[in-house]
Amino acid sequence: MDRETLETRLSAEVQELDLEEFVLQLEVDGLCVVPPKKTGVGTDTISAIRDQLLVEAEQTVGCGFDLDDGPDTALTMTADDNVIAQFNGDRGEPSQFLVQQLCARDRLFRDLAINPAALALIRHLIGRTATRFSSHNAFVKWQGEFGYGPNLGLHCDQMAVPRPWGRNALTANTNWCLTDYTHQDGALAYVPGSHRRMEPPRFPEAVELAVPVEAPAGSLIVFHGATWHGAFPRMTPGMRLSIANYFRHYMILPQDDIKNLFPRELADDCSDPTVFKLLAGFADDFPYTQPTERIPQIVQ
Ligand SMILES: O=C(O)CCC(=O)C(=O)O
Ligand SMILES: [Fe+2]
Repeated sequence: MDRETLETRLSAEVQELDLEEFVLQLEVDGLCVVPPKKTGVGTDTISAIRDQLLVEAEQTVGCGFDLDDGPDTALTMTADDNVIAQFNGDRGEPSQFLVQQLCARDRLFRDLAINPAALALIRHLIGRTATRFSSHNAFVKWQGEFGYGPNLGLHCDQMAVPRPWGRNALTANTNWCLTDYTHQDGALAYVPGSHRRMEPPRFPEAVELAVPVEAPAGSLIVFHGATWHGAFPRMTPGMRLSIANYFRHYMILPQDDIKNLFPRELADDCSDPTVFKLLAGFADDFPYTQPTERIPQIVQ
C-alpha cells in the first residue's frame, strides 16, 4: 500500500482531534478509554449531566437517589414482562436499571450523543457515512453483590446480527463514565482483543479473561460491537452512573425507532442539528413508507 492510501485511511476528524492512539487501541484491543482533555467534556458538564440523570432516575422509579448513598427507599423487581431479567439481583433485589431514550429528555444528553471525538472514533469503526444512532441509555447502579451474576453479563453488542461477522463493526458503543470506574465500584468488564474472535463470548473462558476498565469520571469508553464486555458488581456504597450512546451501520435495525418516533423539533435544539438529524436517520430511504417505483401508465 502506498503512503497516500495509508494516510487516507484515518479520517480528517481523527487526525484533527489527535485521536490516532485511540484508533490503534481500538484495532488491537477492541476498546479504548479517551480522557476528558480529548473529548472536551469537562467536569462541570459531567456534573450537570449526573444531576440531570438523578432527576430522571427519580422520575422513572419514584424514589430519590443520592450519589453517595444510592436509592433512599428499598426497591424490588416484579415479574412484569417489561423487566429485563438480566437486571434482577439473585433474590429479586435490583441493584440497577436503565433510564432510556435519553435524547428526548434533555439537551445535555443530545449534545453528548454528538460529541465530535466520540463520533470520530465510532465512524472509524462503522464507516463515515453509514453511522447512525441505535439507542441512548443510562445505566443507573448501586451497591449489590450479585450484579449481572457469575458470568458478569458478558456479551457482544452486535450479537443480534447473524454470523459470520467480518472485521468491520456493524455496531459500536460509547460509555461515558459519570462516576469513577474501579473494579470494586462496578467497572465495565471486557476481554482485550475479543473483537477479533468475531463470535459471541465462550464461557468460562470469557470470565477468566475479563479485566476491569478502570477510569476516572468523565472518561469516554469506546468499543467495537464484537468486543466481549459486561460489568463487575458494585461492592461499595454509592452509585455507579454511565451513559451508553450506541451506534449502528445504517443497514442494521436500531434499538430505538428514532427515525419515526423522535420529536423533530428537539433535534433542532442541540449543538449541531445537522449532525444530529443525519445520525437520527431522518432522511434515510429504508424502510420505505410508501411505494417508490414508477407505475406504467395506460396510453390514452
Ligand atoms: O455498564 C454496564 O453494565 C454494561 C454496559 C453495556 O453492556 C453496554 O453499554 O452495551
Ligand atoms: Fe453491551
